[in-house]
Amino acid sequence: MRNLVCRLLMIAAVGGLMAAGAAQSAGTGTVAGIIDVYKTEVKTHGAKSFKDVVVYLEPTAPADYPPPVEHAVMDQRGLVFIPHVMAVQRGTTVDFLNSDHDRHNVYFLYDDTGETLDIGTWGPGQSVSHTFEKTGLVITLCQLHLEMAAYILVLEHPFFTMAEINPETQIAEYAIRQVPAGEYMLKVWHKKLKMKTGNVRVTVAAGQTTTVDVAITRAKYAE
Ligand SMILES: [Cu+2]
Repeated sequence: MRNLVCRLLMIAAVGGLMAAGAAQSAGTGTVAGIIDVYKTEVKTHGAKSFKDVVVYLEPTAPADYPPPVEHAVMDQRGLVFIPHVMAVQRGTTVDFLNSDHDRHNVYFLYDDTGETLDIGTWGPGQSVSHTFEKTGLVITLCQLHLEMAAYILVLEHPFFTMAEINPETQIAEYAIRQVPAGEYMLKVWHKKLKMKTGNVRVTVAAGQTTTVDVAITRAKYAE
């Protein structure tokens, strides 16, 4: 009888430890830093330097994360796609709005295959939704206004953000939050600029912020 109680207590203790371990591995951390733009050897923190930079993490081990239920929104307003650059997780539905008095069209040019897809032409106040099922860069265009263009980066995982300017320091910053603890590759996407030193391996620890400052430059100056 005493043995049985002992064993039950042990099982309870081990169970408790396992629960604590699971809670810890389910914990999340943050990866954050500043963005520096190098023009040849010159480094700038200027207000333009952060524009349209996507910073994202790719897990080094296979990992499945369900796509968000909420839709993302891309507007057409004043003959401009807003935002100009957008990152979404694969499986995300994007609502394409028309806030102009003109008709607009939306068609996609898939950067990796060169394939195109026209999702239609619609009038003021209307919208059409599209779910992005493939990863990669999708150049988004309007057949009716050839000057209109936007970039949608479809990523496998939800760990991405757009760099933003800190109004106090005027320095571009990013922060990717709620990242499960583990190993990741930090990557950057910009229309013209690349990471100066290539992708960076990052360790995320639960409850902590890992600081990784990012330097980007024109492709020909990247290492
Ligand atoms: Cu248009």
